[in-house]
Amino acid sequence: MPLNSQQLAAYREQGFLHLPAYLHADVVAGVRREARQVFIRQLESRGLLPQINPTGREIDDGMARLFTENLPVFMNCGKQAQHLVSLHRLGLDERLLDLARQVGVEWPNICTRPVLYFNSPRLAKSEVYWRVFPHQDWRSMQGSLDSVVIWVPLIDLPPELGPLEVVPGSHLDGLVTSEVVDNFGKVDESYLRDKEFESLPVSAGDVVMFSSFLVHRSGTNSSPDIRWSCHFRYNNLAEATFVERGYPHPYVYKPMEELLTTGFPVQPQVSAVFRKAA
Ligand SMILES: O=C(O)CCC(=O)C(=O)O
Repeated sequence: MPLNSQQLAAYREQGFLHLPAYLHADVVAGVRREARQVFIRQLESRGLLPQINPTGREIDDGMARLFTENLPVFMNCGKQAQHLVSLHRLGLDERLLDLARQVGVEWPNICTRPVLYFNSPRLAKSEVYWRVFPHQDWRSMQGSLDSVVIWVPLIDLPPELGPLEVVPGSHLDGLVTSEVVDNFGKVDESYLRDKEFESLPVSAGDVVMFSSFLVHRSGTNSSPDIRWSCHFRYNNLAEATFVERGYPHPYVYKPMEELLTTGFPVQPQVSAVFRKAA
């Protein structure tokens, strides 16, 4: 969908665009369904769901129980949810890449793996896991100057679910972040003194695209519900300073060295897989 000249001007001046009903609601519903299914499979196998067709509230309560009773498995579910095919497919959707191109990201490239959030104080050991402080994504991305973030709510996010909050126009102030805290480029307190945040309530199917320099933070989820969203970051491989700087890539991704399930697998477990397939 082509952006009109007002939208392009708003992006340049405000640093973000909220595009209502930009994606099909069933596409985003599919990502949330699959992400929830990861938790449901573990909840079922551990007897933490009361019935065959659990309600949404029962699933959320089950997730909270898993979080409290078996944090390693909860965290593993969270990690698997970051690798869902539906999530990655959405990040490659032409409609999202086209948006990036329209604001000048001539040669979009994936900056880092997509991120899927399921924010609730009930599912967090510390605040940053459900409510991120004011930050700029560029500080952790360190990519092209015109890099963009596309933020996609996976459910309706009215004010009580704490939608994203942004400081309009803050992208024009450049880098106002001196340190990375908990993986986020934390905006300097002195910068925030006279700044006002604008809350962006959204519906499933909307997208919010913003400059990686835009100062933003999570709103406060004061509801009992989980706030589901996903975020995609793109650099421009054609941006002059990114080329000159030699395409820096600050993300580290490597396997742990230890065997995570001790003593697993034994040989018969492996050979049984192939006997079954024959
Ligand atoms: O969704 C949120 O509340 C914050 C996410 C965010 O700011 C980010 O991933 O950079």
